[in-house]
Amino acid sequence: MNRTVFPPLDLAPEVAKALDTGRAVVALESTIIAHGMPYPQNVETARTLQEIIRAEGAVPATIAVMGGKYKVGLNHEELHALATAESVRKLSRRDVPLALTSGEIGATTVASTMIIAAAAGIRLFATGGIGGVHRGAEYTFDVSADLTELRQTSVAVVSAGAKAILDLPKTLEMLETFGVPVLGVGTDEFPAFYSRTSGLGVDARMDAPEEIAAFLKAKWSAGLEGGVLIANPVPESDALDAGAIESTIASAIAEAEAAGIGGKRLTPFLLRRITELTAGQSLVSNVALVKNNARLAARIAVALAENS
Ligand code: PSU
Ligand code: MN
Repeated sequence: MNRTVFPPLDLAPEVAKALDTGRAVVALESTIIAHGMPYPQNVETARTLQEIIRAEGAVPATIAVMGGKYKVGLNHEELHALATAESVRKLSRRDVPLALTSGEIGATTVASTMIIAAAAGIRLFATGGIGGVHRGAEYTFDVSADLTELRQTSVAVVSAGAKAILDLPKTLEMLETFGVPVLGVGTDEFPAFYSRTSGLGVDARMDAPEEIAAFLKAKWSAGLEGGVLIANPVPESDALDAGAIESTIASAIAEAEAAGIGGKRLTPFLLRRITELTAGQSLVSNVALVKNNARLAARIAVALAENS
């Protein structure tokens, strides 16, 4: 166990016990709950994710900042508070100290969930889709801090590729520059969140959780710090047609531009508009892919725990 003694760490008893006894633990983020999905689907999904992880023999640890602490493992009441609070700050790396000092509830993105997971000694993390290079980044410079976190923090992130609202080729280029391996699970193609294909490749295809666990172990024990992106395509039955969703995304982006929405508000705005424009279809797909990612992350975490 190499959990660091970290003053602002508040571990749920179940999570602390699992980490101390070398059991598999999977981290979950909270921005997806507070900003990525509407109520009540957000809280229902959050609870289902925890159940899926338990069913695979791992312990779920939903992460947030609460009461000036890194909160690792949220119970039902805490999830509910997060899902229904009036205003919850979306915390990327730079916002974390602000939430620690103010004591407010903060929702962690992929970046800040990785930071807190690593501080707790958790190696696997399941989300929907990571943030990346936004379309038009050559003008706006809007690149998610999720990418710079993947560069430096040793946590494996299971994701359905990167959100289709992004510029996927540029996102993959940056991951390459940052030395972040991208593994395709059951596919040679980098998945595009709502759809299974993008026409872009991955570094390696790995289908078995044991194989992925061995890869992670080899990377980190060789002193190669930093994250790994495990790209798990949305299940076939819940995938959306890539062409149809593309035109919806384009109109949502045009609306954001016209309304002057940028910065940290952009991703939540686009996800909400796409849900509205698809009459909830994109949300169904989003929920399905996150569940699928939680299951895979738990299987990899179990394989990693058995292997160490
Ligand atoms: N994946 C989803 N829904 C989300 C997000 C990811 O299915 O809401 C969130 C994650 O928390 C991710 C964040 O880290 O969007 C990226 O925001 P930005 O582009 O501002 O870095
Ligand atoms: Mn951004």
